[in-house]
Amino acid sequence: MKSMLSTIVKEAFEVDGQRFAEAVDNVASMLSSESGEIGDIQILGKLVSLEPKGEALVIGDLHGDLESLVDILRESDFVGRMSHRANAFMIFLGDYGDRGVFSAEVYWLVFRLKKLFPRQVILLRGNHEGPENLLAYPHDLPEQFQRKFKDHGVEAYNKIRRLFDFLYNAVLVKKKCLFIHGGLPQQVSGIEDLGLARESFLEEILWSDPTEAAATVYPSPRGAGKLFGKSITDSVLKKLDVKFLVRGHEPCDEGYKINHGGKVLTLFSRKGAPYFNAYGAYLDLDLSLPLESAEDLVPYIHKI
Ligand SMILES: [Mn+2]
Repeated sequence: MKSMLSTIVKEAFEVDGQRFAEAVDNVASMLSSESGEIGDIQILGKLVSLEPKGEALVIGDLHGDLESLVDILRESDFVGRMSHRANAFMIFLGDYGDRGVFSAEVYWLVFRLKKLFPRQVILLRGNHEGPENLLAYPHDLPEQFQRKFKDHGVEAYNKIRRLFDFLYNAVLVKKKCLFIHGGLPQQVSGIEDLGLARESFLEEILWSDPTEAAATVYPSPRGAGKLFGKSITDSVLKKLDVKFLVRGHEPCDEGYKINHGGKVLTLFSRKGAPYFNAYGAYLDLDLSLPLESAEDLVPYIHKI
């Protein structure tokens, strides 16, 4: 398994723009054809529902940090575990590119994993994979592709922008937890709203952050999404019939943080500039455990 990973990483540095663009198309068509029941996974629009069984490796924002991604895959041996266990799921919380210089290489590795384990690798959408009117700034990806792929840079970028629309909004582990990139949409009435998320919901899903400073909602200093307080978390999680939320989006010095009395875990897997967090973190979790709170996840958080 180690050599498979080394091969893919080597490819990531050597791949040309044409081959990269083909891989993007390939993953986009895989994602667009996923629907209904795939084994015991259910796909409802942009929502993936999992039974509370098996295991999950959860990776937070990477932002072009290939080294952290490779470290996580080596340390967890999760690629090997996916090849032996049908219910081993790798969940990415979004924000794969921008900021770090190895965005294309991170995408290549993620796409190869998706191709190898189509049912088990689940790709969420971050605000750096947002729609045209909600895209994060600065967005370095076009320049990075131009530099790496030269004449094929624009084509590769245009194709990956189309792929962003096929990424998932949320993963639900029934009666247990919800995974999304940013925050909870305050007006959500049930899980259908996450799958069929309208634009207003999508903005909160991709952009919002938890706050301890207000009970309800507050305008976000990011200029998109909201700051949501504990009462929003309590009511939305209740409507979705889950105990806690796992999300990325915010750098944390220890690689993770817990908000809202154990109802919200933030994971951030990237290290280095421009955030300078001391650690990145990921989650390696048995989904059948009787978890009541994000505090119960602490033993399964690995710092890198
Ligand atoms: Mn983000």
